[in-house]
Amino acid sequence: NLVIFSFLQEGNGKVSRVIRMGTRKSQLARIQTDSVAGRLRELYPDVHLEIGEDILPAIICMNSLYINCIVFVVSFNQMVDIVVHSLKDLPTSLPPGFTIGAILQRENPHDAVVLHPKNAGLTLDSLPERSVIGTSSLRRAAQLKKRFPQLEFENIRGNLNTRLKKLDEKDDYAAIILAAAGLKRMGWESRISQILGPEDCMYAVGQGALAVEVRAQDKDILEMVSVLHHPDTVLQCISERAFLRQLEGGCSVPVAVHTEVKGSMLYLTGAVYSLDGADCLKDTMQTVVEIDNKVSESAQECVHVGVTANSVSSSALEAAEKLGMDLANALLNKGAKDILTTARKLNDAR
Ligand code: DPM
Repeated sequence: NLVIFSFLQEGNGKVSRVIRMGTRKSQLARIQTDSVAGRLRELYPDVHLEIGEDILPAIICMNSLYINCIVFVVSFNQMVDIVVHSLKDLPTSLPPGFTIGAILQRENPHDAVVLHPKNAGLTLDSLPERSVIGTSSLRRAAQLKKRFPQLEFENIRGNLNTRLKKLDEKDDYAAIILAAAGLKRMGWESRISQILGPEDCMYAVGQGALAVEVRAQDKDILEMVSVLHHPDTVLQCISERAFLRQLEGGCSVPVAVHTEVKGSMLYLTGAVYSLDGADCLKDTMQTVVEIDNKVSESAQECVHVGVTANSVSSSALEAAEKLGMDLANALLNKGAKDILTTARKLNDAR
């Protein structure tokens, strides 16, 4: 477990650590990394923050739909200290040695409809029958097939730029479904024609939140990024991730959630679906998340579904994690395993 630190000597002789952030060539990854870098530079004007672009992809999700880059090795054996991800692309257990050191305030977590320009003014309800909607998300397709049986759903691949181009420049899709958060970060909010509420389509675990990944042993960096934690978002996302982990769902199963914090209550709704949405198990549970200012002392006990949140009340974190597990167990008792196993098999066979 080799860790290389770089230091910089300033004119006044002061030596300070150089902190390296890694990103990928995608525009969304760059925007997300820059926004976190901006926050860190504001908070720590004295640190030397560098951003490098060529991280090696480490984890490639089962269906190779999303590439999550978690390796901290960049070319020439340099190391990066911080990587920013969309939380929803991070597995519920990270490779050993890594942790999520911050979860930032969630953007709008819902999915959005982006229409082909020729359909301006329409909605999923008013589009002509048999209109083709583009999405590669099993979660979105399952829920929307059930809710809008008059529409058809087809895969659409590629990054956000590619997808919008495919939508606008061809006649293959009447509309596509994308996360509102990604569209907003890209500056494409004006393309959102409809936000899908939980009655139409619940969101993915962690959707809309940014996660800052760091080395679990790197105390300095952990402390530095921990001020970025948004406590309510942390509690919501820990309950969602615990739900997904307990279901043994990965990034490619039809699992959806909805969470809310109201006062000291945390509400979690979770559901699993068959591929066509016909079978669905869904339930809501809640817990008290007391902010008791008791923060965890040992580093070990304060990791929850991959997240280190020393600055958040440990009893609240534990309650959030338990809520996710309890809800998953309730659905497992009603047969969620069968629904997910069948969905996975059918999807793999396609
Ligand atoms: C994951 C899914 C998708 C992404 C599956 C899902 C959508 C894939 C698709 C796990 N990751 O949501 O059910 O539509 O074919 C992704 C996006 C963002 C992060 C883009 C999007 C930006 C939003 C965010 C892809 N990952 O979902 O439109 O930060 O949450």
